[in-house]
Amino acid sequence: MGRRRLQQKSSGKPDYEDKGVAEKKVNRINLTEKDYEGTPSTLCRGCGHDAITASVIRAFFDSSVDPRKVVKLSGIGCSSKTPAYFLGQAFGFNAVHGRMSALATGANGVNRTLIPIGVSGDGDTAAIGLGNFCHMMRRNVNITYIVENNGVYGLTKGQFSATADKGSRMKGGKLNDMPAIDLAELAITFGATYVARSFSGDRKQLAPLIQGALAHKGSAILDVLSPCVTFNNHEGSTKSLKYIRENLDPIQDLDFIPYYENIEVDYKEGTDQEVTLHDGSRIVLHKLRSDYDPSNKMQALAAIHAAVAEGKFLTGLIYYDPSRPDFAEQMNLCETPLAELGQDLLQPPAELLDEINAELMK
Ligand SMILES: Cc1ncc(C[n+]2csc(CCOP(=O)(O)OP(=O)(O)O)c2C)c(N)n1
Ligand code: SF4
Ligand SMILES: [Mg+2]
Repeated sequence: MGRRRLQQKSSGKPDYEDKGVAEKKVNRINLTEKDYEGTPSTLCRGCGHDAITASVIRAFFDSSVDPRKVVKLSGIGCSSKTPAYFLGQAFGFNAVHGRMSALATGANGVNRTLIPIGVSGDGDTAAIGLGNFCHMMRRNVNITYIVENNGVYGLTKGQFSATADKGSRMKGGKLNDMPAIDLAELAITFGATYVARSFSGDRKQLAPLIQGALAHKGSAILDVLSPCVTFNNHEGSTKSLKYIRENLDPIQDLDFIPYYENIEVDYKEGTDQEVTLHDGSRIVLHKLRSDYDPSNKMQALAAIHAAVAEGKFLTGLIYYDPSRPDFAEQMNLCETPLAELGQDLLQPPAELLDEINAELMK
């Protein structure tokens, strides 16, 4: 098979030099990568969000996920428009501004069989949606939650968001003197169990991180730096393409091995680490820092702080805790989707209600 080279184009879809190969290559469930696309993107040409869409498509294709078993969630913003651009055959629900986390909590409650993926923005998540976001992670609601982080409200023409770095300048020159909310730090603190950071332009790192998040059961938060080329790509911005590229600080190179592939990995003693996910898939971490262990919460928080102090963006799998049960397990929620329960179970007989009421009166 010929070597495939990917280029990003404004449609958000991967553009193959050898289109024939890509269109014919099928995954384990007999779908091509094209089957994971959605409608054409309406975002600005070169927007980082479109590059993330391409990684999402790649991750679902590579993991052979059935798109009809997926539910796509979002809020409001350019970022929140992106679920329309991937997995056209999946279910979807576009919430009001900042309410994607509440929606994810509800979706987990009524149907545990669907695979939830949410795409939100830094405004949607870290400002109007912050309270809901914190409680969703505290409950360890099962979701792959991608924040397309550009440091601005792109859809409303580039105001600073709560993730804009102190000292960063707006396109018109205005200085931000507020400290930034670091979403990875926040996620670790509030109980998320899979926390990663990446860059929209690094598909090699981002796609396996998304695959890992899909295989994880619990709140998987991916803070993805995603330059807004229209309102936040100038000199003086710390979320411009140039600044981000110059200040990435990756902690690992990653390989994802799905549960259905029985691949032996050659380890480099001391620098490679394998993480087994809930569905049996594995992530192999080729450590760029030999002493970094993503299961160590205090080390993860300290590493984020150290990177921020140097104006760097720590990327990779920053924190992982497979031990906490997810929200549905904690609540002992029913395995069958509520919509599929029969009338006999949804409407208990009068005698049973009397029994329940009597129990409550004790
Ligand atoms: C309740 C409410 N308040 C304000 C708005 C206006 N509004 C729309 S999108 C948005 C911010 C979007 O920023 P972000 O989530 O970072 O997404 P981006 O466009 O940058 O991808 C705002 C404030 C709204 N739609 N609804
Ligand atoms: S305004 Fe910014 S975030 Fe929105 S589509 Fe354009 S480049 Fe992307
Ligand atoms: Mg934004």
